Amino acid sequence: MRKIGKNIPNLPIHAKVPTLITRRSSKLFNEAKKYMPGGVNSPVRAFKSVKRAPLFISKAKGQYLYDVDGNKFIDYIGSWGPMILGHAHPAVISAIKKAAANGTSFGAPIPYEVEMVKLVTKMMPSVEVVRMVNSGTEATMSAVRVARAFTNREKIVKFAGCYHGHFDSFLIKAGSGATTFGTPDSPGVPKDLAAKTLVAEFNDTTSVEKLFRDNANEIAAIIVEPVVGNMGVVIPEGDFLHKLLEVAHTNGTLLILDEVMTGFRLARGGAQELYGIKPDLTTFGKIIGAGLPVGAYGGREDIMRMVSPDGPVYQAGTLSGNPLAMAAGIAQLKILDKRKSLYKQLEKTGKLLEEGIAENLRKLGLDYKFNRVGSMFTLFFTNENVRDFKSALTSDTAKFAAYFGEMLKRGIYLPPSQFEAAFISAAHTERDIEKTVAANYESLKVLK
Ligand code: HOZ
Repeated sequence: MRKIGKNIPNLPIHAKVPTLITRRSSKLFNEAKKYMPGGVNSPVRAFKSVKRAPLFISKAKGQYLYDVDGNKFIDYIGSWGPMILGHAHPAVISAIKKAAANGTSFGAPIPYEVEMVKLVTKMMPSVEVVRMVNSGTEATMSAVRVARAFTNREKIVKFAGCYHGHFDSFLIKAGSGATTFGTPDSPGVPKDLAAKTLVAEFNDTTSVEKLFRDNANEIAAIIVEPVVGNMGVVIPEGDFLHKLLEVAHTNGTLLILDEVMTGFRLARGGAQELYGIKPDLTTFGKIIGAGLPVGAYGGREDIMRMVSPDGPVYQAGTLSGNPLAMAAGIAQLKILDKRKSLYKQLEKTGKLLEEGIAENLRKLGLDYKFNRVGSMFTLFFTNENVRDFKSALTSDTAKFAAYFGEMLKRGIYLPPSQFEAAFISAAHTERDIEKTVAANYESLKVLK
């Protein structure tokens, strides 16, 4: 693969920056705002922090998104992670069609569920027993309930800037949309419950050890995103994750890896395979449903047998194990399981992008930080190394907002927040990366 970046100013594709026509999107957004908070069903997608109206998407195929005004974009959100094979992958679409023809929900056991859990436990060996749910939030809140019951303790440790969905216990120094909108501690969370969530600093084991000293025999679980995606991408340093496991087990505490973003994305066996770590429980979402609403939690058999009806911990759901979601997820996971070259390809594409952007920054004399693990990345608008929440917050979010707009004009659709990860899919080509690197150069140049 050739190196990108050397001749970028001469690339013809950005000689003229087209004006983005968004008339239809704007009309829809004005209507939407009358009926939905912020006009959306999930805050970050309102584009508020990048100071413009969101685009309404009409279709997606492979690495491309098309909006209702006919604009085409190279997509680096990928529905916030699940579209690892690209949008509307033929195997996934045909599996959904086949399942739908037989009915969309039964609220009863189906063969697909058995196939799904066998695949998950095979690809991620720390997961011996698994329960399917409908979202990542459901997965993390249920995993914490099980951990509390198993240890007979109530407190949990999370990390500043990590986001584990919108359950009350996690909206304390939460990343993602909570940080994007300046509400890392949400009103509406009961104080008594918030007091049970202890907050440590990512990549800082001493902050974890201190919490354990101050709360001896009270901590049920440590929950962590092994590679953080929700303050932008933040990478675990050295033996940080192993140290967490050691501290947890020394204190009779469980380690929950939140692999909602990283599971089946950073490696066939997720971040736990990449970093060689065996957690007690793992939570999933996103990829496991190939874009349909799915989550799951699972882990050690002795812990998971606490879940009803094997055990006393109650958790249920009419749509859990839904046939369409199972069929889609199975189709995608089967490809991830079999296509050995896929993760190498994603790494190669990610590296190409990283090198191109590094070259741009060098040429423009900028010292912004680019964090990447495999197919997840973030360009932080700060000169500080981003290794925790504090350093992530040094980013110039106004500059990021302007950069986002410049990239959008040039046909590149990035997450509309400094505090979100961007995702590469197997459908992204070398040419897409060339265009992205060229757009990055031009956008950064305009902002200088
Ligand atoms: N904050 C979510 C991702 N970390 C955004 C989800 C969405 O808006 O769809």
